[in-house]
Amino acid sequence: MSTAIQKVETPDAEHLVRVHWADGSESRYPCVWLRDNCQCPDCFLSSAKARRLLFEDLDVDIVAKEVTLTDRKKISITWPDEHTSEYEAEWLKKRCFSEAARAEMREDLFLPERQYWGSDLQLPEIPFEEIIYNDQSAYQWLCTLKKVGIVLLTGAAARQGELVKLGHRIGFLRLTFYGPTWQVQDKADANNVAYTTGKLCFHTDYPVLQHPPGVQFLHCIKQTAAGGESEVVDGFHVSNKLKQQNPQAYQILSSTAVDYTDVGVDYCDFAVQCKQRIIDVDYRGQVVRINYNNATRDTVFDIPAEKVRPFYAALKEFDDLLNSREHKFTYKLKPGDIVTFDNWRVLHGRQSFQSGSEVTRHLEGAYADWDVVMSRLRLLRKRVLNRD
Ligand code: OGA
Ligand code: NM2
Ligand code: ZN
Ligand code: ZN
Repeated sequence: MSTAIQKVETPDAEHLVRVHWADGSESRYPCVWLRDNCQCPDCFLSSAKARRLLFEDLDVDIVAKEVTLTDRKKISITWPDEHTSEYEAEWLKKRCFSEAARAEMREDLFLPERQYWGSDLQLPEIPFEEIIYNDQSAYQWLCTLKKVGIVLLTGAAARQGELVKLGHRIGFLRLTFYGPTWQVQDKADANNVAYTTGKLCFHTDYPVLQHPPGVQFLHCIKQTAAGGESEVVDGFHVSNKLKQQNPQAYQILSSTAVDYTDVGVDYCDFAVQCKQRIIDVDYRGQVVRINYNNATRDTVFDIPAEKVRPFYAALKEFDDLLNSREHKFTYKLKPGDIVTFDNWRVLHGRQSFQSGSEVTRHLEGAYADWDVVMSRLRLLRKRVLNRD
């Protein structure tokens, strides 16, 4: 390890501590940050791995009074009030403020890497049993889910209850107004278009919720002979394509707040309303979430009349791209298959099928939040790679 410290200094004119590493590189740590992150038992509750220090007790103009180096692997700082803090070399190295070190930490914590795909998707498959019993496989599952956005789990039992097991494997499922898990089948007086035999065009689930479910699971229990095929498309990839091909349409979809509505009874009665941009971007202009379900898009549309036609034209461009042969991937679920996908990124749809007196097609569905899934991924990684 090159985490040995050569020299440490705190130049008079700077509110900084400079750490010179054995490999010749240098890191700078602002004094206020060092004081804020003192790891002593008074300042830090190690059982909770959380800061005890109150912000009101932090002097934001603080400078170190004295800095010393011990064994090339630990620095000690004495503050003006004689409080002392110690920092390990490795701990400091990870928290270096350089662009490169921060990028590395960001990747480690959030796994932002994306692999875009189109009709050429090689749908990743893992046996359901394996991800339940094998940590390595479960880790692979979640990494692929994050990177590619979709993974098919195979060989589950063709009965209800497998998604509850999957929920326990990650932590817990996301409860919504449609229940802890929900049954996608043709229902009389359906409270959602998903519960009919009709075609579902490309959509993300539940844009009517302020925080739509990040991950969706659909477990095939029964599949109809004719029709009922599934379709998926990479919404991030297509959004980027739209931005290139039609910046105007992209600009409209990434700025217009669309009204969504969902009123009815299921797990309990509900009257949900929300405004969402169909292409949701972060402060850097990166697409972070698609919020699009044509069925729950409200009749109420809170924009000026003259902006309505341009909005429809923009949505048409996006919808055409989603449905283009080049972008969409079609497959058919078999009983025992569980498709798991990023509901913030992947739009999904299904072909219509014949209605009848008997139920010919039955999927059980459930949601999870990305916070829960990423938490499990980090814990599995720690165990599988045997890291700190
Ligand atoms: C849904 C849905 C897909 C299917 O229930 O929201 O998209 O194949 N179902 O029935
Ligand atoms: N279901 C499948 O946005 C939506 O209404 C998606 C949700 C009914 C739980 C469908
Ligand atoms: Zn302290
Ligand atoms: Zn859906």
